[in-house]
Amino acid sequence: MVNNQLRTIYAFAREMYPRNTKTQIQYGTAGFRTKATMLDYVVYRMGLLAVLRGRYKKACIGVMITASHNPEPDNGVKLVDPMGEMLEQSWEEWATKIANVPDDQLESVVSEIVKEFKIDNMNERFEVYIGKDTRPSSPSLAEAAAHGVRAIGGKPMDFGIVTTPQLHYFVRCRNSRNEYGQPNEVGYYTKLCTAFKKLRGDGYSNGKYENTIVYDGANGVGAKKVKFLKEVLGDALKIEMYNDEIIGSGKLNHLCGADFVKSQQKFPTGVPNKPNVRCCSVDGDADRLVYYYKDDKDVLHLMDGDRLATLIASYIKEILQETGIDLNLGLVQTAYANGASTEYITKQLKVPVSCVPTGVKHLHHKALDYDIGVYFEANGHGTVVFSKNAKQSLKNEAQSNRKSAEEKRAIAKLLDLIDVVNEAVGDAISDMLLVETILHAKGWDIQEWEKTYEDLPNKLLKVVVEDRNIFATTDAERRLVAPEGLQEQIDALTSKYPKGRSFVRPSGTEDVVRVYAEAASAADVERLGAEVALKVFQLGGGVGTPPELAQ
Ligand code: G16
Repeated sequence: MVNNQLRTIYAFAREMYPRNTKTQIQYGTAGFRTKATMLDYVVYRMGLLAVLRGRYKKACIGVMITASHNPEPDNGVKLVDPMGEMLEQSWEEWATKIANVPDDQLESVVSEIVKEFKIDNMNERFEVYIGKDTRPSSPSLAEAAAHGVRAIGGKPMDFGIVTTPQLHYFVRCRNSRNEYGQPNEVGYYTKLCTAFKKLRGDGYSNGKYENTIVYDGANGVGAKKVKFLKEVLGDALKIEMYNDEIIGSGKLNHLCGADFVKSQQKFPTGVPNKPNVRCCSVDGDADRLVYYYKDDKDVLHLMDGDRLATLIASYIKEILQETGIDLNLGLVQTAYANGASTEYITKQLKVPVSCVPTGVKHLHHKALDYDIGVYFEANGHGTVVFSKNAKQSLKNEAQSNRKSAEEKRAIAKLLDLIDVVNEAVGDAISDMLLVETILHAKGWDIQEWEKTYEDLPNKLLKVVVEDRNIFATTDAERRLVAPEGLQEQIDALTSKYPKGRSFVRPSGTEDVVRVYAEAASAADVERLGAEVALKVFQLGGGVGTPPELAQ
């Protein structure tokens, strides 16, 4: 390279993407996220890091520009690793380091990374796939990423506006040399929809299942992309789309979308409020999905990520039994999982369940321990991963004489189901097709689905504090170790309520501390949530007006 590259890196940084701030920024739950106006130098540097990572892994790396569920003025950037998974955690520290050094130290950090990872192919031009969401700030940030990639001699490929999971999928396809699929949108829709239609067969409705779904696109990329999906699906699934005002409407995620419905437990605006109709919402970059309906009394019934996980795991378990193949199936959740769902999974489904910290990267990693790992966060972010062993056994047994015709039918079904799934990362579109496949197969409406178990009432709150970094957690975020004394106070409060449970953790995507509470009754959960939030405010340096205690 090398001197030429280093000079270009610095020249670009100084002239086009100077770091005119002293504010430190951290690679959080899903990359860097903050006000879009503060991100161009960070994104430029992520372009540099993507090429270094690509040279180290000898693979194509992804850069996604999105702030997902955050408000429209925010934006973010995250890197996608070769198999379409989130950036390996040990490199997050390098991302944070390179993002925070002064411009004139950029060259030395790049040299440090080259040395640390013994990168000796600095002249190789690996591709970096770049995608962006519909935020007005995204095109210029995508351009900053491309500049970073070019400055260090990489090859940027801009996919334009795509969902986050689509970009992850393309990276995985590219690095599998197209074995996983074609790295483009047509390839993505074709793979998912062909398998979906095959599983559905000719009978579009079945029992209580009707093939119409009301879809809230959160006024984001999830709306844009479903227009095309609808065409490919034809009559196999009728999608009635709402909230599809896309670029520049200022309505992205506003009073709608998966995060709004889940965290506010409210019906989204912009969607017709008809009783007992199966509805779903995606978030701003279409990696989360929740289902819901309103009953005759106008009460919202929410099927969140826990429900998706239990539905999917129970169905896969059923088919696995029909195949007669011995593969282990496991489920991964976080502390946000409703206690009733965990009890249902362990006691009724008898599927092993693990709890890990928030962040798809943690869930995905743990799910790889199983032949078939189902993982979902309660917020609707998740997918299923199938090990090489699982896929190979299914393919081998599909040809084997030992298997009966019935078993072979079940194997074929499971193989098709794998093709409906985007294994790279949680994907709202793929998850919706998966849920619709299962409901169709079972002949269920959304009410039947809901009957599987009863959620404990729960509440999510946010508290603004001076410095959320003083909050430290342990035990998969279920307990606080700092600020001192706060966990004991939370324990005392939860012990007052039957089935009371509460935990507190700093968000990795917003400048807030999150409070989760659940209890046996709705009134208790209101009180518990408010009491814990108030303690957080008092002992954790709350800012503004203290949270009010529920009556
Ligand atoms: C991101 C992550 C999720 C996480 C969520 C909230 O979602 O990918 O794993 O659950 O942020 O994280 P936190 O509570 O730390 O703010 P998304 O959909 O915004 O990319």
